Amino acid sequence: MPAVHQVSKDRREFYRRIDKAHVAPLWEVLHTLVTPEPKTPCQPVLWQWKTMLPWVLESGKLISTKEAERRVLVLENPGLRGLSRATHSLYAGLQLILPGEIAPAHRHSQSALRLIIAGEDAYTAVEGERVTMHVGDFIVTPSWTWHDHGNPGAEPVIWMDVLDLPIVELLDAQFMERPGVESQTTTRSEGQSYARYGHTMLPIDFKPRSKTSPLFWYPYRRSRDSLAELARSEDPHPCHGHKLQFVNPASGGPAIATIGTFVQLLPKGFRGRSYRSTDSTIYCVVEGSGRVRLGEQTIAFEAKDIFVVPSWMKHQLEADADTVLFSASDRPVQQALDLWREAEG
Ligand code: 1HN
Repeated sequence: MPAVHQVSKDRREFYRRIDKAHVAPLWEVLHTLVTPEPKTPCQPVLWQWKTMLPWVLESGKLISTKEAERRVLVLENPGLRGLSRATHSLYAGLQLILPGEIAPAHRHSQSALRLIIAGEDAYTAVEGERVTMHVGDFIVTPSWTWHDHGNPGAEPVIWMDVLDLPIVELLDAQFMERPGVESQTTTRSEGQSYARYGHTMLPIDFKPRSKTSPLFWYPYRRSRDSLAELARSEDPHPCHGHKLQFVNPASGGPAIATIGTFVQLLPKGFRGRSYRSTDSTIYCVVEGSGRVRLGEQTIAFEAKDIFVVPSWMKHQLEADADTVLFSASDRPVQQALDLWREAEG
């Protein structure tokens, strides 16, 4: 048996030789590649509205939507700085559109959602149809659909964007196009998608264009009413309170093929039991206040704050007032690949 130092010298020399040909020994990295449990770089983080709002408004003085294309402050996870990621698989940002501004049309392979946080009367147009957005509304922009935004109203409008950028980047499947005109011509009057797909019915000749929902506006008043009715009629789930998932009404699948979207009501005084799942999740507090306990760490949140719970981290949700949380994660991707796990306790 050669001496230990001789073995390590021989190995190092071997690694040097094979390295020149772009070859490496697995046994040096196996245990970091295959771990007993998820080992995410994503960290718990809170972006408080009271901190973000002045910065978002300041960005409105520094650059126009025309110059920026999209005037957004990116929410970067502290464990993933410089990568434009809120979690390892999802991008999130706060977008501002001032009265009179237009964010020009474009389309890309990435799917997007908007969750309206502040201000009334801005619109988004998807494939020639506008929808006027209200606080709490959830808007879907499917992959490869033309979309632009505008604010004909009198106040600044701010929303959270979530996109599947890191997922599309992982797969190197991204395309992007600009039409060369500022905003798309409106080809349908407002409310067409909602009339066809928003009432548990479908047009008689409906043929799906994609896996993503043909309904692109999920108004908050409807989801809020549903949550209120659940709260009147059933006990809350011990971990989630009253929780619903947004679906594509034509398939029953997720509203967006790559991004799971949820809304939950935590009744006043709710003290959730411990829960974890493999989908790192971005939460936006639509109403109320409370906290999420993650082991030693406690994140106290208020209305309009955004926070992240990383993959497989045990956490408990608590509410001081009736609290509504919107959330987004990569759950549909994990489920499609038979990877998703959850555990209570
Ligand atoms: C995008 O298209 C929008 O359309 C917002 O509002 C944020 C971030 C990265 C790439 C594309 C939008 C985006 C984006």
